[in-house]
Amino acid sequence: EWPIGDETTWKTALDANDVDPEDAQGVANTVVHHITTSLARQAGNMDTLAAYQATALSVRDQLIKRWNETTTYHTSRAPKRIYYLSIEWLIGRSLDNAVLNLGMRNTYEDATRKLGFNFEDLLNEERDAALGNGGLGRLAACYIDSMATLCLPGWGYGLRYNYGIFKQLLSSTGEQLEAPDPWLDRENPWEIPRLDVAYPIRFYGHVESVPNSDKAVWQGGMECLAVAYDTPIPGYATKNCANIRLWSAKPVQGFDLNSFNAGNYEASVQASSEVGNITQVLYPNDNMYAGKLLRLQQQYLWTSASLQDILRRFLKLDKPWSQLSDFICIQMNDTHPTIAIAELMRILVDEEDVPYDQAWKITTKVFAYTNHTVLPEALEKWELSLFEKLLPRHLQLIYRINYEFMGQVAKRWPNDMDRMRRMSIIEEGTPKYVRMAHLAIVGSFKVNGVAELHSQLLQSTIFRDFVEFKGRDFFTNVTNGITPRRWVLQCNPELAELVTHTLGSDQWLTNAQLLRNLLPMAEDVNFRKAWDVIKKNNKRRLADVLEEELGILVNVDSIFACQIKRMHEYKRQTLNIFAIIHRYMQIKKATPEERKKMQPWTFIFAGKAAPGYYIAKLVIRLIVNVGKVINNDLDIGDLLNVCFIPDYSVSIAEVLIPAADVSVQISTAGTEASGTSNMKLAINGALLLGTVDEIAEDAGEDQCFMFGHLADQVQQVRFNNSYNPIPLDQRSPELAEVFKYIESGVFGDAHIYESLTKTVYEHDYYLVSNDFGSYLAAQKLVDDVWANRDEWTKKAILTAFAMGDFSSDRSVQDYADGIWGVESERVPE
Ligand code: OAK
Repeated sequence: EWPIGDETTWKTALDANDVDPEDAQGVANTVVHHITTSLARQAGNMDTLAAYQATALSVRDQLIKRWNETTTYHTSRAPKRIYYLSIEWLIGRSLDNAVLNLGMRNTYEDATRKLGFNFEDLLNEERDAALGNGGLGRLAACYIDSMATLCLPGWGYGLRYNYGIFKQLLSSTGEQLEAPDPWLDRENPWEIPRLDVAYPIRFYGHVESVPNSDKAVWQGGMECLAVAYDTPIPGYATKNCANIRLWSAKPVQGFDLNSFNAGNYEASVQASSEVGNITQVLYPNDNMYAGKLLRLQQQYLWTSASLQDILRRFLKLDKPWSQLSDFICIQMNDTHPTIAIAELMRILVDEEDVPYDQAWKITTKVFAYTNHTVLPEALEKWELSLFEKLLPRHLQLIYRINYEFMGQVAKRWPNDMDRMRRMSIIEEGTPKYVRMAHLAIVGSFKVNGVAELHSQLLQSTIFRDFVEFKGRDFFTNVTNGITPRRWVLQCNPELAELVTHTLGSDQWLTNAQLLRNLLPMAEDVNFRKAWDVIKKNNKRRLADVLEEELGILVNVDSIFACQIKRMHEYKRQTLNIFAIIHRYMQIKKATPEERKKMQPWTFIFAGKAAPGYYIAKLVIRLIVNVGKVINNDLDIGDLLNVCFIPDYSVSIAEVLIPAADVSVQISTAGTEASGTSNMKLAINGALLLGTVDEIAEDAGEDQCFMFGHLADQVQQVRFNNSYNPIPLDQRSPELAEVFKYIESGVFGDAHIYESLTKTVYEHDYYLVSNDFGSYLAAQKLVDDVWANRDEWTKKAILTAFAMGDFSSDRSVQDYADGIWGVESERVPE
């Protein structure tokens, strides 16, 4: 039975809104509709920004329709759902990706051309949604694309920061400056405000226990609201649409009426501004924990609102709490949402009258935790006093959780106080801390690392005690992946076209393993020619950008070597820039004859440093200043260029990655959990120059240039560097020479870089000096292969088409099968 009104009128109206995906006129109609209504503009009063906005609004209509259909279908099917909690979503732009996933790219290009616009220009009007720092946030974005494409009933939850990752500027002396990123100051066509979906969130206050029960009452303090904004994420070649629900903090009331009446207008709006702060800005740290109260407020607001939303949906099913884990799974993207474990306990025990033991059983079947780093400085541990002030009830529950847990440890290992101290959720000492990773492990049913080596290292180092306690099966690996839609189809359309044409279908876009069928093409001369033309086109496109934006003229026949990632000591941009200086010195020394035999390189860097990370900022400064000297040295011709592209972003990555010949992945062995820029670069045909990681295993070591100490040697070398130090000129004479050159002032006042070189002269924690020689040797091998361009292209082809395993579809399917227990629910056509 039709629920409301006249069925025919409804259905005719719904059909009238449908657009044939092939019909350019139909699409143009919808765009013009938005020009004249939503934007209140006319044909004579249009610019590219307005054209972008109208086009985006037209695409948004398509997305919302699919979003509605998906939601209705999934509600009717009531499957188990997966919720992906990530404090970062590094989405980038959406227009191109959306029209590609909808299968309407050509139609939109056609329609907008007929309306007098160039589609590429419209795409460039869009601002990046940069609600993330780097790997972790971009991974979430790839995963939601894969969830939609695999038709999994999944939603992402995050925070709607008013300001995303800062805009990076460079001063005239090469210093990083940070400017705000007000990405919402134009209207954001990709979000749907859900002002009716709002949940109360409490901070501070006090707790009163309820006699003879596990329950307590938490009251007082400060209350605010978390309001939902939805971002529909279309799958590729499916009607299914996933959702990212982002929360924005709002005051409960616009103003405090009491102080308003008392004539204190300022005070009446003060409370609201404090609340508004909570979702104001993304914390700009990558792989680094900062311990700020506001950050804990963000984490709690986000996880509490998400849980309330998830449980409201579950309660509509009218099932007992004991079945919660049959209907929902919550994946925690690192420890940032770990407070959710205590929050679910609080809701069950205090609000839903579930006894503590039962609540714990329910809770520990719902959560799974992904670890993204073994770096100790990234592990979250909250100062206990701060935690207690903000979330007093949660701390009580964590004490109880820890008490029960310690009891179990003591039972297994009686009198092993040292073990208890190591494993406790509370770190004793002055001050005391709450260790979020320990809470995440104790409260989850599964914990995973993000690459084979990383997962092994987790189990043998930071989580070793927990492996003994929980057993090996409790820990698992899910290797990261990237979406081939954005990272090939969208950013490298010519390569995508070559692949589709050669395979005879575009199925590789949803089944990346099919790329393997193209491995034999490495031996096909014509294919190699086509490949080289595409790479050259992409390099030209990048060279134009470098000339326009940086005024640097580069040689498009040189080796484009890209190191594009956050600036961090463990990633060792230092190793790269020191090797560049070494190369420059060699060129300067060489005779004209010798120079003729040298291969030309263009080194490209891009990446932001955390605003408070002094050494990382110094590395940027060195790169920029070395670049200035080298790029302006006419004597060396075009044998060497060094570019630092400011304000690295998803959009810039989309231009850089297809143009790369060499992918520089040179972190100290064992420190990079599971790089993902390497996957994007490899699938676009860049050869890997790096420390040993698992891509080498997959692409075959033959295709890569590997160097450096291995993960299991690092500890020993580190120990020697600190306790049995050999002077630098013996550890690495080449590096010592490079340092002398820097100290001679060629790249500006030498004092500036003292604190940087000091880290190497002294402890050299990241083994820069220990790996320097073998890094130079690896570059020499690159030179040799580049000299034989046929061999180079073969290797590039073999690298790219061996990348099938690194599709995020494979990763997400692994999660679905191995952890989440959710199945595909495809919306019928
Ligand atoms: C960020 C904040 C805290 C802890 C870890 C991170 C982070 O971004 N880690 C990175 O995660 C990526 C996705 O798994 C990996 O590709 C990177 O190797 C890892 O550093």
